[in-house]
Amino acid sequence: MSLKITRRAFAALTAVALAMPAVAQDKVTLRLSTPASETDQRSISLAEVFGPAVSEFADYQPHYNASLIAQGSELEAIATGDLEMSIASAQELATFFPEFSIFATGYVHQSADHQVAVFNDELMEPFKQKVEDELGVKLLAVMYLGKRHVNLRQTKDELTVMTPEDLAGVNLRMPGTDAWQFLGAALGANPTPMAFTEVYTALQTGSVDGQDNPLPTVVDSKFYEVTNQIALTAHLVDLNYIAFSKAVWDEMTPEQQEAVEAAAVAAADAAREVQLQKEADLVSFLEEQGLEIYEPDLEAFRTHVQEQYVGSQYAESWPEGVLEKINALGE
Ligand code: KDO
Repeated sequence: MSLKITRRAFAALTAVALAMPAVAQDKVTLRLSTPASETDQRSISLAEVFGPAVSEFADYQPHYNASLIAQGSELEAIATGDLEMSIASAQELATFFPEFSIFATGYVHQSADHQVAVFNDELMEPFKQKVEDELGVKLLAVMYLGKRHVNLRQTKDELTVMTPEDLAGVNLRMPGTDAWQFLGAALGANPTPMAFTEVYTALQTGSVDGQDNPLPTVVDSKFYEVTNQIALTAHLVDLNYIAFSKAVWDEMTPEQQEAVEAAAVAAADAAREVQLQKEADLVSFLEEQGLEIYEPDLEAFRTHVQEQYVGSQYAESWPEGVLEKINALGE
């Protein structure tokens, strides 16, 4: 009797297995969690370039708007095996490894190309190795988010931001980790920690005066609907790393590993091109929406921000000589 049931159960299971597409059975699931929207350029390029490039052996499953994992908890989720991929910031990595704050410091990276040169340089190797060894996360490629600017509810008549002193008392939403808060304070503002997904409502209700993000994000998340001006401070040429589970990586064949890395780099390259173009194009779109966009005294901002980092706990964590190497890779 029991043998009969077992046989029947086995037959039923076999039927189910045969009904599934043959390839799907062996595919590795790659869940990515990001606070970014589906229409953010990084999301688009990962879905259009990365996913298809690995589809023979992997099922890429992106989750947007922090719907799977809260912003800032993704690296921990990868480390504990609850997630396979994320679009990680240097600020998030700095919560585990303070020296990553060097890549999160205002006015250090100069351009999208500079980010790539730094990421591919041997100076980056000890950073990547540490994340891999101690967190179980591989950093596959560097994505360009764009130049972050100060975007406020106040009209320019109410508040013109020319120097850091003009931001005194301004409640500026910054993402929730210490390195981000430090940057907000270094700009001269009063930083308020808040998850990305809450920013639109906070701007709408006036619980913050403003936020900082690149122009494509201001447009994609419709922050322009609830703000009136952008001071082009360009205080951070912002990046994200495509972060990948080392445990999943170790289960892959060398060919699959090569394909995953190449796909990540190709997605990042594609996203960078479009994002740069968007940054160039979106000023006129935002002006048409009624925003006042202008350049403040950049020298005043650069000097002030750099002065705040000198002698800070962050600067003390930077390995000897790395800042000089980063600077040498710039223009
Ligand atoms: C943000 O929270 O302001 C930020 O721009 C920080 C980035 O590191 C990145 O995480 C980004 O949000 C999200 O991907 C949403 O675009």
